[in-house]
Amino acid sequence: PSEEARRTDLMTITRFVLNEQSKHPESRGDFTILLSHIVLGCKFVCTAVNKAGLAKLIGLAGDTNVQGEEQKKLDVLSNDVFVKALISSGRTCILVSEEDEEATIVEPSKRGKYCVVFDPLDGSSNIDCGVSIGTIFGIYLMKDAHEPTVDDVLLPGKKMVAAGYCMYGSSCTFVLSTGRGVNGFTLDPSLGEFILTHPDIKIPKKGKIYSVNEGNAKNWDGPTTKYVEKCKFPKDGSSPKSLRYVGSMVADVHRTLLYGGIFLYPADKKSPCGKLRVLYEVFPMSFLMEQAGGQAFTGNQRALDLVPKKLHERSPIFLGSYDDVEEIKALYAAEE
Ligand code: AHM
Ligand code: MG
Repeated sequence: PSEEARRTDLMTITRFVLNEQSKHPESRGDFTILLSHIVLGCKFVCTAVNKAGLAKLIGLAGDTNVQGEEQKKLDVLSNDVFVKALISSGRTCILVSEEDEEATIVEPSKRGKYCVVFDPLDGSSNIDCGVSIGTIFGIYLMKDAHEPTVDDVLLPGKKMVAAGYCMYGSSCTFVLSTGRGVNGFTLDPSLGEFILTHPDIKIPKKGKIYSVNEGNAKNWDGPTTKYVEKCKFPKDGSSPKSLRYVGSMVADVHRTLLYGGIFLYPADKKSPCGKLRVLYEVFPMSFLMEQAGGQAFTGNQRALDLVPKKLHERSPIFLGSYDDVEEIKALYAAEE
């Protein structure tokens, strides 16, 4: 569409998803309703993050403010908002949050068919210094009406019906896939609406950036060590890659999606399963990468094929541009 059309014919996220769903005659709008509750949660967190410094919301869990009210830490507050928004959508049956040890089984009168796994506010080490943080989510569909159990979410990532994240950065960006490509929306604060700004995102086939916590290098395994060495000292005459590492998965993955390259959180001697959680960090980001034409690999298989055994299970992850992930796959294959 022309510049003029884009400016006057606003494609909000709700309109976009309604359009997509209308292609499915069996659709009754349940997904659109669920998504609008997730979006509401993100808008709330965005506002809270933006005024965190002012409102002294930060780092005050268990503390009291001048009115003598208890103040909640931003991640605890975000979790409460998402859990309530998701339950009140009437479209969920089971919720898994990074903040809660146990899954939340929604009470029968409020149940719907979707299972939502999420990290309400990821990037905890960046909260107190105002660096980008985000919310990550993945959605499964319960096929038939039965009493929900954790088995309904202990499924491989390829079974997700949708995944996305919201980044609270210099702008607030919502990235979504419902299994037909990836689209990005930016919050227009004056409208309070997410507007389609990045239609049909495709990750570059190869990138010039690698993203990893190199401080863990002494504990890495052979393939990871070799790969990062290759990024810095390429032997094929190509230029070295640049290193970018925010330490917020949403920001590091968002940059990787738009600019290309690779994001790694490998296993190391201290964390043999890596750090990132399968259900609500590894799977949603891997789903988005594949939908954008990239790849996601665990060090021994396609990430979306992994079958988690526990709610908060971790896995090493290498994701990003197709060709860059091919290289790390080759190094692991050579190891065997
Ligand atoms: P968190 O869930 O405690 O916020 O940890 C997850 C974050 C990710 O956003 C990021 O990719 C990673 O931890 C960074 O870890 P490290 O500080 O070890 O590099
Ligand atoms: Mg997290």
